Amino acid sequence: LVVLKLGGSVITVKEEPLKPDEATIKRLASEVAASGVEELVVVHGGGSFGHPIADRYSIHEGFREPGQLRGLAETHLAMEELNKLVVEALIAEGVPAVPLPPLSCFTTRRGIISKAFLAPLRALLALGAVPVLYGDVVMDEELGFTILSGDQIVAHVALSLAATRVVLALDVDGVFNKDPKKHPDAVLLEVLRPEDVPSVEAGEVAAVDVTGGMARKLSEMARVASAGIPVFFTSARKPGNVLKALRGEKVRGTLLTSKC
Ligand code: IP8
Repeated sequence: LVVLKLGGSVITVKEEPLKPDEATIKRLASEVAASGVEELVVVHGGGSFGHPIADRYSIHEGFREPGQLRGLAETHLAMEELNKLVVEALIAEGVPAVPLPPLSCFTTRRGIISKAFLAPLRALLALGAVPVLYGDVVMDEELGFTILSGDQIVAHVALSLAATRVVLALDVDGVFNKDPKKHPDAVLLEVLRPEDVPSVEAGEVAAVDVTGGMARKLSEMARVASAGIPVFFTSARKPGNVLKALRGEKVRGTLLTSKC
């Protein structure tokens, strides 16, 4: 089983709310199809569909007043729309992709997954279908509601189903020794151990990133790697990277693993 995360900043145009990057979605769908991976779960991020609306209504901070319910509904709807574009592109390439809305199968407690109903996901996989999940609004046992990141879903699914590996398709080459956006001399870390993750300078969280950016992503993925599941970070901006990473072939990026 391979779990693939398509970063929200790759499949949407970051600066423009609700603008998908349709050419990239189509190309990534064709790379998924060509990879020939038989057991695959796809999870995608929110990008300019999920984050700006969630931020406007402070959905990630939980329920404070009834006016936020409109934001809850709009955030979920926007994510469903993005999910539809991803699923349609995969189906067009011959991948039997099926949407699985996280709002309906996960709950959280203070933002951490507390309950997960994975029976539909397991059944889809058993039949050879490709479940497609995404960062979403979820009901939270203490906060009322919150945002569940695609990264936490990736970690939960990979750990629960004992995935063979995880591939994270990003808008940067991988994990650097310091923030590459601030330091032009930043060096790509080709191999990283989970115990080294706390010392990585992950960079600032973007203004409209409600789920914590690279630092949060790294801590989620460190949990996965610590369980013996290798995690590979690569840039989805470069054609062919995701195809190769899905096949387990060598490509520029960062391998986060406890086996080195
Ligand atoms: O982009 C967040 O998912 P992520 C999704 O994977 C929303 O962190 C709704 C903001």
